[in-house]
Amino acid sequence: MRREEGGPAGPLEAALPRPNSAARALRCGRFVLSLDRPLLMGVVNVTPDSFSDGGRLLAPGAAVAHAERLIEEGADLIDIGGESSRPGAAPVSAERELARIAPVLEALNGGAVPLSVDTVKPEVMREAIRLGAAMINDISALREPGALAAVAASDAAICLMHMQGEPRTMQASPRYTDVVDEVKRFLAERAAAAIAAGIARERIVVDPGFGFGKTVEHNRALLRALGAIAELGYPVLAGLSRKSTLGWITGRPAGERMPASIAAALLAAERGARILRVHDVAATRDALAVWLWLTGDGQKILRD
Ligand code: HH2
Repeated sequence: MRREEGGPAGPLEAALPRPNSAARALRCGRFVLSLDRPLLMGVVNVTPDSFSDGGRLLAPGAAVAHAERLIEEGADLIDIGGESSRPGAAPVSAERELARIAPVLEALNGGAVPLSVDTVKPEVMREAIRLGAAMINDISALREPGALAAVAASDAAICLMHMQGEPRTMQASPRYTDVVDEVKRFLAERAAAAIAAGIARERIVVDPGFGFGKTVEHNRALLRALGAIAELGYPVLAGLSRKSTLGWITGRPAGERMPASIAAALLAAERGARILRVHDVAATRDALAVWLWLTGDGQKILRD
């Protein structure tokens, strides 16, 4: 068990940020991912109804081919989803969700890149981990009964995301007194709960959940203050790719939001995001390479 300097730490203490110790690596199943530069998480939605790519990858072969393409393009992780979380999306049973993602996991498991599964259901988490998932990406931050235990029993990483309400109704009337403070407190509490359940802090990622029970103005406040979320000491994941806030800003439909998505990804990286969840890996990779060249030591950092 990990001990803090100065004696044993309780779960709440263990969840507190460590001064000057931004996370440098993420433990993720059999992988240890360096966080020295922002990582690219490529999105593969095996759903009929995802907001920007629904229906395109419902056949397992198409989803696998798309994931392989994203890896070629430079994805550091692949996030596989079998249930859409867009506002108003209909819920899906665990059986159906698993039937969508299992063949994709089976085909991709054993590769060079960790596989993440985007799910809120403990039974899907357990089976996904059994099939090789190295990360669980939970938009409800392990609040379903049994979800904490499902991840704790594994060596998978966990992304804890903030959402106000639930996907069906979350955009009806999001309300906060201080969105940044409330999201930050929620993420600290969920990280403490995860640690108390036995999940090592080196396996934890936090995410403010852009667009999940948030207005354009809430998203703006969170992006501006992403550094405050990073102060929690966990790597921050930012998912802004193609989201409706970018549609509001640019007036463009989901399929035409790539330039805006790249700008948002770089602004998130600039403010401390360490994982960028994106649909367009190749284009974001190039933009990130320029940003890294400027902000780093002038060397090429991304692999060819
Ligand atoms: N956004 C979406 C889904 N999962 N997970 C995290 N951690 N952060 C996010 O911002 C996030 C997420 C929504 O995007 P997408 O997967 O493209 O659409 P859909 O939920 O309709 O499948």
